[in-house]
Amino acid sequence: MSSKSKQDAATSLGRRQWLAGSAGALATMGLGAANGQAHAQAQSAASAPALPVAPAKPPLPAYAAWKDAGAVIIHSSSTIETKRQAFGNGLITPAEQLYVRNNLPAPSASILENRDAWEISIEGVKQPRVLSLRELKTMGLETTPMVLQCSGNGRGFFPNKPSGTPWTVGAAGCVVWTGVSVRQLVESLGGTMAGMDFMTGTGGELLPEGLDPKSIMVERSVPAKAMADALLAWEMNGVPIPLAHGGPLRLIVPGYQGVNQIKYVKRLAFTAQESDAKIMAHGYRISPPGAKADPSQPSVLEMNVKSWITSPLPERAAAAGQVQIQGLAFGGQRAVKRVEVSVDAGKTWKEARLVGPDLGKYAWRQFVLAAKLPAGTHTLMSRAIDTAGNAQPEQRLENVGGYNNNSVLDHAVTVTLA
Ligand SMILES: Nc1nc2c(c(=O)[nH]1)N[C@H]1C(S)=C(S)[C@@H](COP(=O)(O)O)O[C@H]1N2
Ligand SMILES: [Mo]
Repeated sequence: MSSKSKQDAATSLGRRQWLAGSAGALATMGLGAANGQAHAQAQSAASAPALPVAPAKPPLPAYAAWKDAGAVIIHSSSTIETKRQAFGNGLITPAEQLYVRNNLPAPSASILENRDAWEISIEGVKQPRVLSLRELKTMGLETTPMVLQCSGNGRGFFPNKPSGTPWTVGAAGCVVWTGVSVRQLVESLGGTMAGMDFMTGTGGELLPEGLDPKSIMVERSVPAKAMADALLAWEMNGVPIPLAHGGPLRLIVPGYQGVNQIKYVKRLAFTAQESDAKIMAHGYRISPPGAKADPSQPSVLEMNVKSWITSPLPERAAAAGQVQIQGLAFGGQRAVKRVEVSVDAGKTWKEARLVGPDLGKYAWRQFVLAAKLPAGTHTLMSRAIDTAGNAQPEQRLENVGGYNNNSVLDHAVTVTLA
């Protein structure tokens, strides 16, 4: 095979798998049968002549081809996780290592061709307006470091295997957002209308035809008070937001779970009610075991206090003797006050030292505990406590969707040092 035709084969393989992957993603959402096109494409991909070498792992999808393949776990074309051992010692997660979660296939990269022309409709304010990104850039400037985390991060530790991606710790990163303050923007538009208790953001994905838009659109509501620290952001880690992370414009609601961080945001509305889109009304609810999701159950909103060890790990072993036990901790809504580490499976605890710069209450902190660990097997645990005294619980809160897992025991690591 010439190198050109090898390249073509690789590209067409990637494309087939991408199509199969998006059909799979839609099927997970209960759309597989309804979405005739994606389904048919997946079918024809399946019946296409077998290629000589099938890779064991799915490749990076085109819209995230620039990710560091060695640092991530590719669950599917729309779910890519940072490896636990890849968090390293940096405070800010490089974009190349940051997780990706798309509920719908990512929009066409053509939406980035003229970023400044992207428009957003601001509603539920005294002077509603459609504003371009170019205009937004004249209206204010803020920069906020923030933990971005999928509410399903830690789902992989639920023994009953809830449906959804089995993320362990890597559906999270600490990234810096730059944009305009929503509070300031709203003030300049005369403030919100009376009774608008929610801030509702709508994603700009093109929706497949023939389906009820409410059943698939990404639209989430958070309490309107969250506007205080929210941004309409156009930069991530100092560069224009990549398509995979919601460029050209993303709603950032610091301290809230990932699903509320609306990518490709095209509408920001202050509303009297929560959105009735399925992703809000039935998706992302904390449903007790055995229950069906419904709008009366708590939604996945504020993040909770959490930490995990990043070194040593089975994949990142240390030699016996003097060891620097390292990890990451964040409070969600509040700063981390302290982190405790146990080297004996939770029998005794020592206070770890917070290291590195403190980038504010929405960022995570690095922690370290120096310990002498003899050769053998050790179970290491961490427990973060926020400034209000909230501590990570020992056990996870059981729920159908596998959300909000901040259990100390689930995040423990067992390492064998030689
Ligand atoms: N428009 C839009 N926004 C979205 C999503 C999406 O599918 N479409 N997924 C949400 C979910 S569930 C998560 S966890 C985060 C993921 O952000 P990331 O891919 O930049 O890591 O984006 C959120 N915002
Ligand atoms: Mo998510």
